[in-house]
Amino acid sequence: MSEIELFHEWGSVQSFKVRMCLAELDLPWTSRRIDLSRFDNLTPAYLTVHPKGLVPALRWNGEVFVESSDINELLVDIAGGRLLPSSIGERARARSWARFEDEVVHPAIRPPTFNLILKARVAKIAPAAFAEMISRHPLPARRDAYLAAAHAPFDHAAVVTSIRTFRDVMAMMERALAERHWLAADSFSLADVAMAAFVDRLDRLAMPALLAAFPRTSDWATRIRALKSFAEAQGPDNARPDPLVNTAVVATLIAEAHGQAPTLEMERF
Ligand SMILES: N[C@@H](CCC(=O)N[C@@H](CS)C(=O)NCC(=O)O)C(=O)O
Repeated sequence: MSEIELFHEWGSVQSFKVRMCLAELDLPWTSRRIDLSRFDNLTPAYLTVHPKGLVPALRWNGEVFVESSDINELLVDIAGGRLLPSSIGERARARSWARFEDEVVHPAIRPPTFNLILKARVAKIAPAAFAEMISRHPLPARRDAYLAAAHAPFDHAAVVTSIRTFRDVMAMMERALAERHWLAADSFSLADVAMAAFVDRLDRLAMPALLAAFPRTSDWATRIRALKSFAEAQGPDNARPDPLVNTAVVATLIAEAHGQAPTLEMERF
């Protein structure tokens, strides 16, 4: 087997998914850390690896692969199909959960992560230096969002909306876990790897209490946290909650989100 090089950041949710997958599959890999707090993802050298300036990216057999879920599928193939359930329907379900994490969960994670953790880091960078660095971002939507949000006040409403989405996500997990032991099947699969990153982010954001209203999901999260691969995926950046998070503010935001109507249009999922 050729060497696997992973370009990743310890604090990145989508990188966590790939590290957990590597650990579950016992695949050896070389770490290439891309320090997002220094915007190493926007250096000319890294943009030759990932033209969108995002992590993770994985080099295998001399070729670079991007998109965390596609990378995990590649790793499963390298490892001979492990982490995909045996039936066709269950495999489709596992992929559906991975896509759900990409399309719904990860976007919902970004506002609380930005407001509760990253804003404090960005505040330490001089506005002109920040604007210069971020102007190199190849994705105009991200560049503009960073520029607009960096020195703006805490976006209370966006974080509350994310918390409501998290609750809707957990309701959906609860329904799945009423049918089977793990999310896609009775065996642990790629679906659980993808959603494990969600658990880790809840813990990092001081939001694990949200799970309490969902007993099956709570039990699933306890099983997930006990896995060796979960600790390996966290790596050295394993303080939970993140020391930058103001837990009193989070408690207020959770109370505010409590009782509000669902946010998700779930028809597709
Ligand atoms: N859909 C992509 C999303 C990748 C992504 O957005 N990664 C974040 C970290 S979790 C990132 O690189 N952020 C840096 C930026 O937005 O400039 C994937 O799943 O790989």
